[in-house]
Parts: sequence; structure tokens; C-alpha cells
Amino acid sequence: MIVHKKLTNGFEYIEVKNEAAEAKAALQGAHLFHYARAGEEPILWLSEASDFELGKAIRGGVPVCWPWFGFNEDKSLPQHGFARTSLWEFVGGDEVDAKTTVLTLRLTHDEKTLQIWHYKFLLELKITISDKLMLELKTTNLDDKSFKISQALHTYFSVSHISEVAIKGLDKKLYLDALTWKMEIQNGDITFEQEVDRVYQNVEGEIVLSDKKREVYIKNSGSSSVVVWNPWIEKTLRMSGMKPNAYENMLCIESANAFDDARVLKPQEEHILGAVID
Ligand code: TA6
Repeated sequence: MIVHKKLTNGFEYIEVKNEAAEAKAALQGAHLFHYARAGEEPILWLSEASDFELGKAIRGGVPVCWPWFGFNEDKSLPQHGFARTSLWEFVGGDEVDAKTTVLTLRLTHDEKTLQIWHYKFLLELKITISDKLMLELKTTNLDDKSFKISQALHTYFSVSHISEVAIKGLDKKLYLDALTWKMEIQNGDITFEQEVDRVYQNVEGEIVLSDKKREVYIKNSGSSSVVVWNPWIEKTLRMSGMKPNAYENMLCIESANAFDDARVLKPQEEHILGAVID
């Protein structure tokens, strides 16, 4: 089942149900904000205080950070780019079989985007909903000059309690600590006792989110950088769309092309950032 829904304030999203899973994706930002396997709790975290309003990013799910990750040199421009608050086109949905549904959404340049980012582009997100979740973000350079992108599938995972989870698969990896801007090396599993905001580099293998209620496996492609983020107590109080204790049940593990992993695309060249969440 694929249904196109609209809230009273005009906010549109696509709802999917098949035998293996259910999902919801907003046209704004091609923002997947719900994914749950049949009979299981959602894998994606969605803030109870999230906005569902045009122009405001949803807090939770998978925001698409594009064409820059983090802050732009021009501070008047939005953190994490403009794609997540832009209205994408719903190209279509395909019920491949009883357990697999594929949604395709796209965004291309227009007068508004060309004012803040002077390049012609095509951005497509393919979301495959089955007992696995697959995301493929394809950038095509439609311009006659090269351009550089940094990006992330900024995935918010739902966890039973942040103090009881561990991330495996990043041991001995170099990371940029965005709280100190220093390079560090990961020692063992990642656990959480304070705010964490790190960009892991040279990541090729599978990452495991180990939670008492389940293990979630993340495998990225077209990427060698992974962002791990939890705002903890104080930053949560300063965040939009988050309740004071929200940090306890969410954790971001983001499939990225960030910092040294940013990509330059020549005219007509394309790049696919992919993530399989299982
Ligand atoms: O990906 C981690 C991060 O860059 C954090 O520094 C934090 O700011 C987070 O993204 C959320 O950003 P947002 O713009 O959605 O509030």
C-alpha cells in the first residue's frame, strides 16, 4: 500500500505498508521520518516535539544534509544545506513484491537554489522499504563546471536508553571531534556518558548499534566517513524540536561524505551515497 497524505497545514508525505515493514516519507526534504519492520518497534527515532511545517526540518528520521554537511562558510546559509527544507518531487512508488516497496523522490535546481548555490544539479533519493531499509542518494552534476559536495544521511536511531548502547565497528578509527576540533583515535566500542559529536574517517566496514532490545547493522557505500552524535543534556535544551529528555532515546549514526570525504563532481558526473540498515 502506498498512500499520498496531506496534513491540514498542507504538509505532504507518502505512507507505505507492505508485509515486511511500514514507513512514512515527507515530500519536504525527501525526509523518511518513520520506518518499522512488521511487529517491531520503529528503528528510526522521531521527536515527539518535531515540527511538520514547510520550511522547518523534521527532528528525527533521516534528514538529507546536502549540498554541504555542517556549517557553510557563509554563516547566513542554513546548517546542513537546503535540501532538507526544500520541497522534492515524488517521482513514484513501486511495489516490487509483497515485501518490498521502492519510493523515488527528486530535487533539481531552480531560481531559489541557484541564488544560494550556483550550480545546476539533479538529486534523487531512492528508498527501498523491506525487512531491510536501503537509501541511495544520487547527485548528478547538470552544470558545465565542476562542483564539490559534502553530505549526510543524518539517521536518528531509536534506542532504549543512551547509557546502555554501544557502537561497534569503529575501533582504532581516526575521528575529528567536532567539540574540540581535534583529531583523535577511537579505542574500543563507543559508549555514551556525555555529548558526542564526531566524524569518523576511513570507514569501510559494517557498523553495529548494540542495544539491549536489538542490534542494528549499518553498511554504507560511496562513503568513508561516519558521523556519531548525541547532544546529551545541555545541548538538547538548546535544540529546536526536542523535549528535554529526548537525548536519552536517540542516537545519530550518519552515512556521510564529510570533511576530507567531500566529493568533487565534473559536469555530467554522478555520485551515489548509500546506506543499508538492517
Ligand atoms: O551531525 C551532527 C550535527 O552536525 C551536530 O553538530 C548537531 O548540530 C546536529 O548535527 C543537528 O543539527 P541540526 O541543524 O539538525 O540542529
